[in-house]
Amino acid sequence: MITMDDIIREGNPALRAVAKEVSVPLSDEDIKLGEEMMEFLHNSQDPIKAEELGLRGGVGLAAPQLDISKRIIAVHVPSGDLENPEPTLSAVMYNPKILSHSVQDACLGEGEGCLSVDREVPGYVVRHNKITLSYVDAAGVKQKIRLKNYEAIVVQHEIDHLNGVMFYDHINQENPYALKDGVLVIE
Ligand code: FHF
Ligand code: ZN
Repeated sequence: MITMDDIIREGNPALRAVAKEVSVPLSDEDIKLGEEMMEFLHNSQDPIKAEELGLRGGVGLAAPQLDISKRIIAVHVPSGDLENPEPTLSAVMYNPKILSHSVQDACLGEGEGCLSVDREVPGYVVRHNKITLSYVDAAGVKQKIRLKNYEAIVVQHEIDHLNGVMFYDHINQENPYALKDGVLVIE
């Protein structure tokens, strides 16, 4: 089982490396890793298990955060509304690739954090508002999807980890809350 002890923290050079693509068909090892990454996200979002295991709540995890330099991410975005649950994004993605993106940018109004960063970093993390993404799913099938808003932001945070990029690399150094015209702020 993956716990916080398995997650490497900023300062570790492995977080700045470019991860390697996985081979397809997927190996049993890579499939199992993906399952464990998804289990971590589920546990981290379960108040009882998160407390027991001392987990920070997470909506995404990338293999390099486990010191595994492979292009594997897991995302599990919970539904906000308990009465009218909308379909959520929940997937392990192998070799995810942004094929195209909107001209419009977006950021989370609350900024971002990271399981590999044990401090608050204030500021807007400006990203693409919409992305078209390809990836290989856990069954080894190639998928192509469009994402927008929060889900697109989470996936871009995870793909950044595959390229050695940290969320604060996208924050304006002079003024962390400066925004160009037209950037969507997601609350
Ligand atoms: C998180 N947690 O998941 C953050 C960190 C925007 O690479 O967002 O470092 F648990 C992956 C509902 C809403 C339930 C939010 C992408 C952030 C990715 C993990 N928690 C949440 C929740 C959360 C990082 N990460 C603050 C830990
Ligand atoms: Zn992160």
